[in-house]
Formats: sequence, C-alpha cells, structure tokens
Amino acid sequence: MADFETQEITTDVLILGGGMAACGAAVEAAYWAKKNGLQVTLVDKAAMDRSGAVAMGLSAINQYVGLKDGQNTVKDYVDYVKNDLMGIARDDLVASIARHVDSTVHLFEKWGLPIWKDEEGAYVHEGRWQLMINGESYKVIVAEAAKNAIGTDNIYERVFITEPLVVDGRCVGAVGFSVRENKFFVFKAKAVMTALGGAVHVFKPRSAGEGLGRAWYPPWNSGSSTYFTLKAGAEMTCQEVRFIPVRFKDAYGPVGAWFLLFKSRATNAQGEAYMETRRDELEKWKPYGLVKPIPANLRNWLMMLDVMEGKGPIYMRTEEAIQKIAKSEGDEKAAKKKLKELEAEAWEDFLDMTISQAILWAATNTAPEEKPSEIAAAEPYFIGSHSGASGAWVSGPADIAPEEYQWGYTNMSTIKGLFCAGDASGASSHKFSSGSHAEGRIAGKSAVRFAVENSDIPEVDAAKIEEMKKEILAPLDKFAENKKDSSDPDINPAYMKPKMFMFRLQKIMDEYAGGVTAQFSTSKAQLEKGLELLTFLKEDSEHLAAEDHHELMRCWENVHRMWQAEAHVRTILAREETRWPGYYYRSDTPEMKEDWEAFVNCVWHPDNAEWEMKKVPIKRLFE
Ligand code: SFD
Ligand code: AMP
Repeated sequence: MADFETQEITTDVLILGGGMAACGAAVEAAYWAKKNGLQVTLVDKAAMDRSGAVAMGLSAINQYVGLKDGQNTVKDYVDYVKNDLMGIARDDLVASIARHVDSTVHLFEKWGLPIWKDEEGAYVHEGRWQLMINGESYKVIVAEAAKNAIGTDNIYERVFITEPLVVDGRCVGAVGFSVRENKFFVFKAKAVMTALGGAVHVFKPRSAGEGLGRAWYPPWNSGSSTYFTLKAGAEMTCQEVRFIPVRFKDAYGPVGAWFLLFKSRATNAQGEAYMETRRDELEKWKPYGLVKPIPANLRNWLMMLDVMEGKGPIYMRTEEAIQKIAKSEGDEKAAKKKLKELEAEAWEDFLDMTISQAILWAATNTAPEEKPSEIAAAEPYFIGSHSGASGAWVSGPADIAPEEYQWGYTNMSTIKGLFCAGDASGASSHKFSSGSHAEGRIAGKSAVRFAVENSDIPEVDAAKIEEMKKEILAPLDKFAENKKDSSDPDINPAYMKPKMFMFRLQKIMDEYAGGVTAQFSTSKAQLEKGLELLTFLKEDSEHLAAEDHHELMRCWENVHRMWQAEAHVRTILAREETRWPGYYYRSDTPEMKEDWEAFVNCVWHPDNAEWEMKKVPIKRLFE
C-alpha cells in the first residue's frame, strides 16, 4: 500500500467544505461553540479564499428579500421558489432561509463587500430579489470572516474528503487525504456538517478537448455532497432536478443582468422573440406556465423549441438593449454618457464572475453595444442552491415545519449527527450564495446544539478505518504495480486513468440521460440502458489508477460523480411524467401529471447496497 501517514483529528463540530454554506456555518457555529466550550474544525479540498462556486467572484447577490423595508414577505419568496420549481419545493426550508437571508447580506456588507447603492443610499436591484455587487473578491471576504471565527489552526485546506464515518446509524466523522502530502486524515466529531457543493462534468459538456474544463459550474465541485450523504445512508430528495442554465455561448457568461437589469430580449436568427412567439405553449404547463416570472425551465423550453425547429442561433440582443436605455436619457450628450456607463457595466458583469466571457468578447471583436451575442442552454448540473433542487432530505425548523418534515435538529439529514446546507440540502432552491450562507448559519447552530446534547462519540472500528485507507489509496498502488507494462502511462490493460473514466461516464449520461447530444430528452428505455452501462462502469471503477496525489483526487472525484449520476438516473426513472421540460424531457411521458406533484426521494441502504425510491407528499406552509 502507498506509504501515507495517518493523522487523526478529534473535534466537536466538523464542517466539510469551505464554500458559502460552510463559511456561514463556521461563523455561526464558532459563536455558539465558544459559549459551550466546543471546538469547530473545517476541511476544504482547496484554499478557502477561492474555493467553490464563488471562486471567480460574482456580480450579484441573488437572494435578498428586503423584509425590514417591507419590500417583500417571506411568503412572496416561498411562492416565487415554488412556482419556479413547478410546485416542487419544501416551503418550510425556503421560508426559514428567506427569513434569515437579509441578515447574512448585511454581514457581507459589514465585512467589506461593495454592494451597489443608488443616490439615496438604497441597494441597486438587478431584479426583485437580486442585488448588484462589485463581487470579484466576494469569496475572499466571506472566507476571511469564517477563518477569523474558527481560527486557522482549525482549518485543513487541500484535504479531499472521501468517505463518511458512520457507527450504528450516526455520522461520527469523515476520512480523506491530502492532495499535496502523503497524509491520510481521519476526522472524528460529535456533529458533522456537509457542504461539499454540487456537481459538474457528470454530463458531457458542450466544450470538447479545446476547452476541456470550461463549464458554467466550477470543475472542482464533483458531487461529493451527494456521495457523502448517500454513502452515509441518508435519504435524498429531488435528485432528478438538475439545472440547465442558459448562458452566453462557449464561455458561459451570466444572463441575469441582461434580462433583468438591462431588460434585454433574446431572439432567434430571424429576429423573433421566442418568449412572445411561443407564449401559447405555456398553457400546456399551467398552473406554473402562467405565473410570473415564467419558471426558468419553461423559459429554456421555449428557446429549445426554436432551436429544435432549426431557428438558431439564439441571440441576446445586447446592442438593442443598450441603445434603448441610452436613448431614453433624452438629449444626445446624456445618451452618450449613459452608453459609456452601460458598456462599463456590461464588461464588469463578466469580469466580476466569468472572466473568460470577457476574454471571448475581446477575442471575437464583440462590442456589446454594437453586436448581439449568442446564448445557449448549457449541459446539466447539480446545484440545489440555484435553480436545481437536488440534495439531502433534511429536518425542517421546529416552529414552522409540518410534523412529517421534522425529526429533531434543523437541517439534520435522516442520519443522526449529519447536517447539510447549501447544495448539500435539497428541495430548497434559489438560495444562491447568500441563502446558502444563511442556511449554513442555521445548520451550524443546530449542529452545535446536537454536539452539546450528544457529547459522546461512538468508537469507530480501527480495522474498518484501515480497510477504508487501503481502498482509498488503491489507485496509487494500481498505477505503481502496472505502469511498467505499457510505454504510455495513460494507456494500460490493467487500469483506467480518471480522465478516461470521466469521459465514459459523461458519454453514458449525455446519450442516455438527456444531455446536450440528446437535446435534453430521455425515456424509460434509454434510462434503463444507461443504468446498465453505469453498472459496468461501477464495476470498472475498481481499476482506477493514479500517478500522483492530484490524480488520486481525480479518481475519487469521478467515483463521486458516478454516484450522483446513478441517483439522478434512478430518480428520473421513478418520476413518470415531464415536469421541467427545459431541464429534461421524458419522451415516453411527455406531460406534467397532477398526481406527480410530489417529491421523489431515494435512499441507498449501506447494509444491503439496495436503492429504495419513495414518493413523498408535498405539505404546503402557505396556500
Ligand atoms: O447568477 C470539498 N451562484 C450565484 N449566486 C448568487 O448569489 N449570485 C450570482 O451571481 C450567482 N451566479 C453563479 C452562482 C454559481 C455559479 C457556479 C456561477 C454563477 C458560475 C450560486 C452560488 O455560487 C451557490 O449557490 C453557492 O456557492 C452554494 O454554496 P455551497 O457552499 O453549497 O457550495 P460552494 O460554494 O460551491 O462550496 C463547496 C465547497 O466544497 C469544497 N469541496 N472539500 C473537501 N472535500 C471534497 N470532496 C470537496 N468537494 C467540494 C469546495 O472546495 C468548496 O469549498 S449566477 O451567474 O448564476
Ligand atoms: P442568472 O444570471 O441566469 O443566474 O440569473 C440571475 C438571477 O436572475 C437568478 O435569480 C435567475 O433566476 C434570475 N433570472 C435570470 N433571467 C431571468 C428572467 N428572464 N426572468 C426572471 N428572472 C430571471
């Protein structure tokens, strides 16, 4: 076995991940832990300053409710989320985040995040719920507060969390390895919170070799939240609810500022606006087709119908939008000044969060005030905190959650001691960066309470840990033992490198589970075939090989992705309808059905390795 020293760390509250939810959890847990004399430890596979989805920065805070100013109510936000997800949302979780999110945004501002203000000092809104920010350093600011709260001695960076530690149905820690040194880590804790983000590269991206790694979602989030919670035996929800963002084509620049702030239209190559010409289609998806704003998946769908009829490319009419706003300024001088201002804002929107889109504009001589830009539906991602909903099924807040949705500690999964937030918790979409941080705070506080009330840590069998270590390091051994048998280290009859493994996973998902190549369409027969191929892939995962620490991480990232893929395929299969046509379309069950207005949950049982699918009724908080 590869020679890795084992380092054991025992703590009270263990936070896994260093993204938005984890940073929120760190700040809040530190406060309550101090009062109770407890220790909080955080583990991130990367460097917290730039880890997770917010690494490049963001140009907007997408969830701000404005409760104090009476701008909106909690119910308004719950309605918005429920409608956008075609009825599939946990009102209790969404409400709980909505009632706390403003305070998180105020903390961000206090910590130094520049939020745009108008002349009267009020926040500048991008849309009803979104605030404009100068957010290139957003993550650095949020991470700094988290580090200050728990202290850098309690933070482990560049440690890849691989597996949960579970004893008698209680999660008591996690194991992982350093991506730089020969170290295997065993973390033991009274309470564990997972916030390991969502997943990308489960599906084949639009980019081929030329831009491999370029995707909307950051390539380093690889389904670890789903894997960790599934493997612990936790019940999962909404695993079918992937997110397909429409983005500026090829560099994935955001569209929100264009649609909401600049009030831009999108048109097909003939200049027709699909949101108007295809309006009748929305009737088919009522009641949700008729709500405002039109749900994200239906906006996608209307565009896809144009594409399928050969009416593409689809364009964001940036030139039209900019000229229209500038002209509305009145005289020519004011219009010119406004034009300059808008140009700067347009570039900054990309420079703050998707620099590659600004580079692509420069490379293709695109001046947004003169020329429209192509937009397209991206490949599917798993990001329950955005417009998707996949994640663990967690206990709701005691004061508002229906009885069926609560079993003790808020944000605890169905596994005792295992808490989830951000992309790791499901059925509470549209929390985005701010709501994920707020949910992290809620879960962090709850985890401290659990640690106080459950102060023992059941012993983990040392032999079991040794077995896990052997299995986790096996790809290094596989490579070392067999490399001499071929001249090219990437090609060998005895093993498979993680990149090849990932390509195989992506091909299966793309072709059978409704990826870009299949125009987001799938069916029972396709899914069953895909599942069969996934079974072979799972068998072959034993032959993964790693040349170094970095590839060892790539091996496990892809195993995590494979489990995310399986949960997804099984759940689409279980839901016998099409509910989100612009996310995926089941060609054999093409309509939305009233009796499927329910959650589809799944559990992988660790004792017998069997999957269980469940249809769970939706309990509304507000009618
Ligand atoms: O508009 C391991 N999001 C946006 N939110 C906004 O509020 N405004 C925007 O402008 C947003 N835009 C946006 C957004 C996301 C993306 C990808 C893009 C653009 C391109 C959404 C938010 O970013 C998102 O909701 C939150 O970040 C979710 O928070 P969280 O904590 O659930 O996930 P994370 O921040 O990605 O952090 C994950 C952490 O886990 C670590 N990690 N650590 C150890 N072991 C492992 N095995 C691990 N696997 C992962 C990561 O390193 C990271 O620390 S807009 O354009 O859509
Ligand atoms: P995006 O850049 O697409 O992630 O959008 C940022 C925010 O604006 C998210 O909250 C989206 O749901 C929302 N949004 C984007 N486009 C539209 C639209 N056309 N109508 C309503 N909301 C939108």
